Amino acid sequence: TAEGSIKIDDLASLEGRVRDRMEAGAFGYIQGGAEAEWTMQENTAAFDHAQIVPRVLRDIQDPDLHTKLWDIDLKTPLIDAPAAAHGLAHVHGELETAAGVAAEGTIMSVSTYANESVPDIAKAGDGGAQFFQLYMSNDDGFNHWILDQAVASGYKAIVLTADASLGGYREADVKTGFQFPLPMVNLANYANNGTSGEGLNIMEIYARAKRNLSLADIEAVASYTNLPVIVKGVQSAPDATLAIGAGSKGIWVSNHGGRQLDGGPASFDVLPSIAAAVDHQVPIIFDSGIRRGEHAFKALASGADLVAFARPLFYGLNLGGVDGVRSVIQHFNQELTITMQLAGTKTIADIKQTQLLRKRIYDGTL
Ligand code: HOC
Repeated sequence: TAEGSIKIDDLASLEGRVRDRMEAGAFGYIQGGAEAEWTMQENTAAFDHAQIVPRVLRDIQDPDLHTKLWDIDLKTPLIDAPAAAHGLAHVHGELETAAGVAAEGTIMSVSTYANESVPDIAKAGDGGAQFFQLYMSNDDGFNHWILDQAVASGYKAIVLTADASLGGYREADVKTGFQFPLPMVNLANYANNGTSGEGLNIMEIYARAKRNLSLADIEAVASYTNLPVIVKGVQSAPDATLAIGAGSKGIWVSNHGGRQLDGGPASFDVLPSIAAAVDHQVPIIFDSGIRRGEHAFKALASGADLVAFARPLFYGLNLGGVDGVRSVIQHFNQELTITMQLAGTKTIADIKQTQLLRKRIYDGTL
C-alpha cells in the first residue's frame, strides 16, 4: 500500500479507485447497501431535491468552518461516522483513522465492531474527541464491559445504535460469501464472549444484537456511563421527540447508509421534519449519502449541526492510511468552504439561515 496524501478530484470517484485494490468481499461489504440498494442510492440523489439560494454582496471572505458540539471545539462540522472493521481497508485500521481524524480537528466515532481495541483507538486519537458507538448486545455483561472501557478511555459520548436490531439483507455479502477475515478485537478481548467475529458473516455478527431495543435503553446507558447518549438511526419526527423525552442528548439522523431498511426514505428527505420536532433542544448529527461539500451545506441548512460520513474515509484509508484519511477530510472541507463563499455564508450559523428551494418535502407525520 502506497501511503501518503492522495490526490482527490472528487470523492465519488474514490470508490472506483479502491475497487480493484481490495479483496472483492471486503469491498462489497463496505460499498454495498441492503436489498436493491434503492435507499442507498436515494440518500445521495435526494440532495438534488433542494437547491441553495445564494446571497451576494455580503462582504465575505475566508469562510470559517469552526464549530462546537457542547464544549468540544471542532475545526469543521464534518465528522467521521461510525463503521465496523476498518481493518478491511488498512492493516492498522482504526488506529490510522483515529490519527487522521484527530489531526484534522474533528470527531471520530468508534464502532463496537472495530478491529482495534477501544483504549488503543483512543490513544491513537491523541487527545482528539471520540464517540463510542454501542451496538447493544444480548449479553448485558458485554454491554457493561465495553461501556466501562469507553468511559475509562475518555470517549465523549455514547452513540446508541437504534436501527440495527437485525442486519439488513446485504446481497453483495451473500454473493461473495463474505466473512470477516480479521478478529474484532473488542469481542476477542471480552473473556466470556467465545468469539472474535473472525470467520463469521454479517448475519452471524448480527445474531449478537439485542433485538428488543427500547426507549428504556437510553436511560440505562446514560445512567451507567454518565456520558451523553446520542440516539443514532432516527428517521422520523415522533421518534426524535420520544428519544429526547427518554433522555437522549443528541439525535443522529441516519438510515445507516442504506445498509439496513431498503425502501425507506433518503435520510436528507426526513431531516427537515425531524429538525422542526427537535427545535434546538439537542444537537442533530446527520449522515447517509454525503459525497460533496454542497451536500453537507444542504444538510446544515436543513437543521443538522454536524454532518458525518464513513465510506469516503474508508476509501481514503485504503489509498493512503492516515494521510489518505486527512486528504478526504481536507477535500470535503475545501468543497464546503467554496460552497459557503459562493452562497454568501461566513459561518456555520450563517449556513443555517440559508434558504433552500425544496422540490420534495416530507411532512412531520412520518
Ligand atoms: C450487531 C452487529 O455497522 C454495518 C455495521 C454493522 C456492524 C455489526 C453489528 O455493516 O452496517
